[in-house]
Amino acid sequence: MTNKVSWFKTHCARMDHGGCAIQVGVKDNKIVRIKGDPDGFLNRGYICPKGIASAQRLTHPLRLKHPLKRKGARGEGQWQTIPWDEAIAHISEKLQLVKDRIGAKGVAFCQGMPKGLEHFVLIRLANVFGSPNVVVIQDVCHAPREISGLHTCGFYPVADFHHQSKLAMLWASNPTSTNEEGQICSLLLKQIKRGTEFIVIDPRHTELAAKADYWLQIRPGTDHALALAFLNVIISEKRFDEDFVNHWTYGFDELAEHVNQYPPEKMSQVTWIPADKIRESARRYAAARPAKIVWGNPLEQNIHTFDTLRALICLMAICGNLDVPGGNIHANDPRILGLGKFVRADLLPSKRTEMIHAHHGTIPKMMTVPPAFFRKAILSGEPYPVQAAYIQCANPLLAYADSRQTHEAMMKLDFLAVSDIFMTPTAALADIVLPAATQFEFNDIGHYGLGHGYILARPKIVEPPDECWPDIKILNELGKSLTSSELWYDTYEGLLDAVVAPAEINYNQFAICGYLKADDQFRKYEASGFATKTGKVELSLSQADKFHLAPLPSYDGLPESEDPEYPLILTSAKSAYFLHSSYRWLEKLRAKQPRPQTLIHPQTAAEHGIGENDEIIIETRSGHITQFARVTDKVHPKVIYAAYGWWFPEGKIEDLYGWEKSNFNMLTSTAKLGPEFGTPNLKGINCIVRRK
Ligand SMILES: Nc1nc2c(c(=O)[nH]1)N[C@H]1C(S)=C(S)[C@@H](COP(=O)(O)OP(=O)(O)OC[C@H]3O[C@@H](n4cnc5c(=O)[nH]c(N)nc54)[C@H](O)[C@@H]3O)O[C@H]1N2
Ligand SMILES: Nc1nc2c(c(=O)[nH]1)N[C@H]1C(S)=C(S)[C@@H](COP(=O)(O)OP(=O)(O)OC[C@H]3O[C@@H](n4cnc5c(=O)[nH]c(N)nc54)[C@H](O)[C@@H]3O)O[C@H]1N2
Ligand code: SF4
Ligand SMILES: [Mo]
Repeated sequence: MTNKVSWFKTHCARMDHGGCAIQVGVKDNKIVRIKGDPDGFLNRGYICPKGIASAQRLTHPLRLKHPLKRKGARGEGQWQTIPWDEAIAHISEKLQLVKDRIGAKGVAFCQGMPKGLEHFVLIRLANVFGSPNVVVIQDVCHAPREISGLHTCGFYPVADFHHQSKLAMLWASNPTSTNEEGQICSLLLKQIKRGTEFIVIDPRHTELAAKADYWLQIRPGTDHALALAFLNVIISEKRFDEDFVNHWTYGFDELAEHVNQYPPEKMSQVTWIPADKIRESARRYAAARPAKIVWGNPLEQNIHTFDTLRALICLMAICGNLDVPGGNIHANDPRILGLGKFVRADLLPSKRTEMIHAHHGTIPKMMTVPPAFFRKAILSGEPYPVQAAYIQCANPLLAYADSRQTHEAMMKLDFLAVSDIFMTPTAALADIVLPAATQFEFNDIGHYGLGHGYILARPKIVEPPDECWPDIKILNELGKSLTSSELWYDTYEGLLDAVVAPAEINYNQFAICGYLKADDQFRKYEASGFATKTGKVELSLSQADKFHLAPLPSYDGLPESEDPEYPLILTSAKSAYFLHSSYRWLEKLRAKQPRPQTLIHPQTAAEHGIGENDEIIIETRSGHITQFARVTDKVHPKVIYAAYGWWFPEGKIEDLYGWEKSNFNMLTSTAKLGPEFGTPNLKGINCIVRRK
């Protein structure tokens, strides 16, 4: 025991996608202080409230600390503690039973928001076991951006935060709260200070909207209409980059003719944005080079996501902003093990045709099962039954659209194992619950596989409590027990060493250097073309027929057609203080936002007799929930922002912690899905509100 505080460097993680370099003060195996590291190349000293509070996760008295086995009926909340070897043996036996009975594909491996290396170890386990079904919530998070990118220009065009842009267009993105994928807002704010103009396209008057050169208060769910109007203006007024268009695009004439039908005046009626404002901001984007589009997650949360993202990539391309410094770039990977090799894709060559969603005709390159199709397989055996699931880092009862159906599906499974750090409504339905070690408690790698061109070291700083194991270790042990042990490692660190081995270092050396990043290289297409069939940016998709895709992006309506009985439009934004459904049990963060709040315009509140802090009911065709009114003119009178991700860890386990009461996904449905990614409508839903 010593009284001295020792300081360690690492990167913040698992409070969002992670990324900030931080300094961690430790005394007696306990973290006593966390601060931003000025040397961090992603954050330059920045840290957010979640990062500061993150050590509290480790010492929370209610944290899961031992493997648990269900006693009594599913969801009753009765558990017995069991040793790890029994937990591993039991899970292996149950999964093997399903494999013997209906085949390996009857077992699903589920991951929530990618949080660390365990995401890829899970895919590896699925491949080695023989199941093509890795269920990840990518249908509403990143798959649409990444895969639309791959089909259109051969890469995932990420906004370059490391080179100054003349203009940044924040399209459905709120980096001051979300710092998505390590795109930490401090770098963007610095650029703005140095003169980068910026446009914010958001239904809500956010912190950045208040400072923006243009704020376009869009009707939720109509981003495809707006993006097409931008294309219309830029093409009809010949404000595009002619040289780039002539040399590097395919299908420009078709696109030009096609977008004739989307003039700002017409799209203004759909988007509620004045036509002049659309025109002016489109001109600004076209004139300012380089410009980046910081595209956010709501663009992936309605059935038209493919049209929206296709139109945005066309915009980036015709304005000459693809793969240029300060534009939307193709980040180079450092010398590390390729994903395909790490996950042993070679062991399951039939995956593409066998995975559940292949039977629903989703877009090529979509490699994880959309949750709506996963549930359908459990509930109706389409295209074949799924009877067991292993879930890690996820809380599907809150995160998947249509929570009631998720509940039904979980209840129907023959076997469910969940790994988490805390008991959740989903874990409460499991047969086995595993206590995971988390950030600071094990060696981990951040940002692997995210497409931003670097990986971050997250070395172990303190010992995990009691029997908590890192997910990577759990999976490595499960791998040895369930599959051929020679495909796994003596200790989980073998997996980490494998990732960095091509850089001719081991994990410990990597931890000392802190990160690996390739040298910047831009306009790589000049040497090798774009990685598409035509070698160009495919404004019109050359393989559209073959893949059953629309060749050109279109506007064919609202996410839901107007419904006079539900005249208001529902959307949401992520809270700055929580990660999705996580951490409402952390007192420091909960104190910042104790209750689920719904934003409602003063005029609308008055019309409905609703006052500040009143308990209100929000209702859609799919269900209703209660939250508390926050009356504010930051939202449009016709738009309602309900809080998302709410359950009540202070509640009772036998009630599944009040999972239905305020849960946004009680209001969503999977009856209508976008055909490319299986995406449901989470934004732009018809609703009504009333006082409770
Ligand atoms: N209506 C609606 N639905 C949405 C969204 C929306 O905006 N609106 N957003 C969608 C998006 S973008 C995403 S990414 C998903 C997120 O969906 P999820 O990933 O399912 O949600 P989270 O709350 O991030 O994480 C789930 C669990 O991970 C646990 N956890 C944290 N750290 C660890 C760890 O180290 N190990 C283990 N084993 N568990 C850990 C947490 O305790 C938590 O219970 O939700 C999607 N669903
Ligand atoms: N604090 C915190 N940080 C997070 C997360 C979290 O839960 N909490 N989640 C992480 C994850 S997994 C993700 S995917 C990212 C998401 O990161 P972001 O994309 O930045 O997140 P959101 O808050 O969902 O949405 C951004 C903005 O879009 C606006 N918006 C809502 N509906 C619409 C619409 O229909 N059109 C337009 N144009 N705008 C709309 C919202 O008002 C909000 O300001 O954040 C990551 N970081
Ligand atoms: S922005 Fe994200 S990575 Fe940075 S401190 Fe906050 S939670 Fe951690
Ligand atoms: Mo996400």
